[in-house]
Amino acid sequence: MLTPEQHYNKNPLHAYESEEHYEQAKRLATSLYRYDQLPERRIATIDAVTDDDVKRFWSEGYVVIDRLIGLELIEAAKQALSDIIAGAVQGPRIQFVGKRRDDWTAEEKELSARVVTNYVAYEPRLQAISHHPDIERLVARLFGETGRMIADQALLKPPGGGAEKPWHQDMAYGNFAYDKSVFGIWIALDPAELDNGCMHIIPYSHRDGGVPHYAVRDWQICDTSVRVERDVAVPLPPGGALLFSSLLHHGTPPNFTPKRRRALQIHYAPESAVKLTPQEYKRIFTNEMTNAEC
Ligand SMILES: O=C(O)CCC(=O)C(=O)O
Repeated sequence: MLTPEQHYNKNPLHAYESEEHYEQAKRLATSLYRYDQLPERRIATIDAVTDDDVKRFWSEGYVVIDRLIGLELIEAAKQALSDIIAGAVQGPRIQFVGKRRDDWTAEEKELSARVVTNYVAYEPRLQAISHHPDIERLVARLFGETGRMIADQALLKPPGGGAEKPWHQDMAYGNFAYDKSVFGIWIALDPAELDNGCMHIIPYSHRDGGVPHYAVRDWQICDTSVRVERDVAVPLPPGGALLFSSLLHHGTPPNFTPKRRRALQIHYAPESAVKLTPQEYKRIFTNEMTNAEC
């Protein structure tokens, strides 16, 4: 069995196409992210969420819960993702890091998976998290009305190959664009740390509303508009979660370490929310109005 460390050591460029891409990734990790500001408040468990936390969520755009789910659900989720990547469960979509190779071993294939989408419909072990009664209750409490799941992804920043996810707002992606605030719950399955690509957020940035996104390294906020000085890094233990407005500016630096960094990201909308029209979406999240270039 190839360990994450062995996989890491076999890939000196860490799945980057060239030395130049690798150096660029290193530059971005230091210039667009800071690592010395952490959340001021962390909630211990889902049962400990107070009414003040609910207010803080809407005011600051996020809250952090150190233990949203327990060990059993975490282990079941990791096994479910492995089974999906191995092909034992058909249906979800899988994106890989680098070029797909026919001679991949099962371990190499698993360690090269970057994103798994749409698993809840096929995997009861993952549905047990997205539709967990405690989580659904918390979602309804935050919205002040029943919520519904609108998207499910697993973001697997593999050892040494997990590229940056540039700063963005989730609502700038069409499937999250609703007329009311929607939010995501990002749940760590491995320790998400400062050096393996934990989440970074700009508190309060959701209050600015939608901002134009550009196709640069991804569909993203222009690098020169990122308020790096306000970046708060959000390390999490396995089972810990970041709940964040889908208008909050956030991103993750690359994972240059031999450690895995798997996470589930589940989005919810209020029951009464409707999708933005394509015209509204374009007006808010592209440079149609401003014509400003990036
Ligand atoms: O987990 C990551 O690396 C990035 C998650 C994220 O912000 C997203 O996919 O919208």
